[in-house]
Amino acid sequence: MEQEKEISKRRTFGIISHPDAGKTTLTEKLLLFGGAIHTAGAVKSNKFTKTAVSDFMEIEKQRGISVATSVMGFEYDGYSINILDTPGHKDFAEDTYRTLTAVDSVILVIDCVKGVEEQTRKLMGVCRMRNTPVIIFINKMDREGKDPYSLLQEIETELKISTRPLSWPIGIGAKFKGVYNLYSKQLQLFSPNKTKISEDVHLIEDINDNELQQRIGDNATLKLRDDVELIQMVYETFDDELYKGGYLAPVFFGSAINNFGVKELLETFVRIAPAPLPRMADTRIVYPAENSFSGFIFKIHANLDPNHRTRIAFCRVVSGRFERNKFYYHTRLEKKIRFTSPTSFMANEKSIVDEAYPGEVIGLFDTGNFKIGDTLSEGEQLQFKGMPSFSPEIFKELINRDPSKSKQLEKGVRQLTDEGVAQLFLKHPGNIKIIGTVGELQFEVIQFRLLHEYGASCSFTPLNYYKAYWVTSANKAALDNFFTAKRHLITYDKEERPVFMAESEWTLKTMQEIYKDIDFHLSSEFKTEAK
Ligand SMILES: Nc1nc2c(ncn2[C@@H]2O[C@H](COP(=O)(O)OP(=O)(O)OP(=O)(O)O)[C@@H](O)[C@H]2O)c(=O)[nH]1
Ligand SMILES: [Mg+2]
Repeated sequence: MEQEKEISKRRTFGIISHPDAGKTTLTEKLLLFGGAIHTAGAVKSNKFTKTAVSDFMEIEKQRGISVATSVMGFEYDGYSINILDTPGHKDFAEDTYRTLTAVDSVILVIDCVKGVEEQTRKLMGVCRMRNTPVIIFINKMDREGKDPYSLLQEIETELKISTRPLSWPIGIGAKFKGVYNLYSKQLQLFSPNKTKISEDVHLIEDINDNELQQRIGDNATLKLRDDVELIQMVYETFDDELYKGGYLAPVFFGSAINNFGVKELLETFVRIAPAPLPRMADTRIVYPAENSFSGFIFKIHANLDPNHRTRIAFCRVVSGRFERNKFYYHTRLEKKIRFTSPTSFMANEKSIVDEAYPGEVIGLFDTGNFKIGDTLSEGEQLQFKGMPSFSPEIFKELINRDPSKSKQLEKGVRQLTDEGVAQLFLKHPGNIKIIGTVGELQFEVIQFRLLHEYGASCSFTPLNYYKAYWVTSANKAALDNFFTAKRHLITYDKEERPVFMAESEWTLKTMQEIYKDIDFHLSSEFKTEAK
């Protein structure tokens, strides 16, 4: 069947890691191998040119870090691949966690010098919760890193996942000579090349062949033969099912910046990574091969294209076939909407698509209908589950620095907080704007984007709140009483729901004891929580 054929050739995955391990570089190189781009520079220099593919937001170019997930599609060997390059920094982890709901597997990048780092552990924890299949790419082998055996050991103990090397490095750092593909038994010799694909692949049918010595020298040959023998003794043959269940991670070695080991990764990836998987909704499991279209919004981004001030909602297609110009049912708003120009992604370059299949990520122009987590269907009352919600931990008052741009500021703050970059709380009287985030860097992003995308300048004054609690009660009098007594600590979210700003854990405990009829919720999602 057409639908099944389309599904089976799709692969949608996220690239995750601790900051700086090389996700964006690897993404770029995968696109290079996929023929989606023709040359790639080092990420740093590339970030200043128009060819910057993944880190295209102005702030990302300037700082050299990714602050938001970007989505890119390309074709390789008959497969239709969607990569979601996530930001590594913990201050943007909300974006990464949401992205993980939209992928079917991940590639986890580890810097061979640093090994397993803080965010590596956290992200792996999220993958383990969902049994997401993980492939590990050990990057930066051109640098003097840790010994490959100890890296594997570290991964197994720290990330609590079994590993199975599918490629093996010959040397490391200055002595790095290449990788031996344990699967196809091919030897790829290393010649540093940052922009083009190296063709220097040698097929060595038998590892005991003398040709190996000629190519890599006596010492490296002996070491490789020992290593391969040991690996075959220690590790069982690679088990596809264990990988798909999230128990076993195949491991590749390479150097993304030098295009090295990337092809092995890509070739094996398309073969073993899962095709689009079913998703859990509130009422049932939804399967990709079903006839009716369904999908959910996992990300919203305003001003993706600086020339067109538009807002895009990123929709992961779960089932059926999405068609342009057809009316779909927005299950939260209970209304039908149609999309005249849905787009597919090549980073910030978008092209209009007429149809989309499960696994695909499409961009829908949004005029304010969507919130993260919203579901679209062909009429069925569905709500996809598992979208994480976050409670802010850092609060600052937003100060307008240019009164002539108040309108722009107002609009900018609303749009950026709609994206889920941060949360907005309003305090009356005086329309005081309080921004709540989980990380300091988000304030920088907001300030930068307000200025560059809306022309509004602002600054922030730190506030001493501990956490924000949405308050509800069946007892209206008790609620009114509470609001009157705690007036100075009550704010309202964008939907005018009252929120209590607790100054400490102790304040909250005291409030809970005094105001027994009032419920305190750590997230605005308490309605869906209760369902
Ligand atoms: N030596 C060496 N450097 C590399 C390699 N791959 C990437 N880098 C460098 O590592 C730095 C970080 O690379 P990025 O690709 O931006 O890392 P990232 O994981 O996307 O970082 P965030 O998105 O900010 O978390 C850049 O300076 C790259 O040039 C490699 O194979 N070898
Ligand atoms: Mg990056």
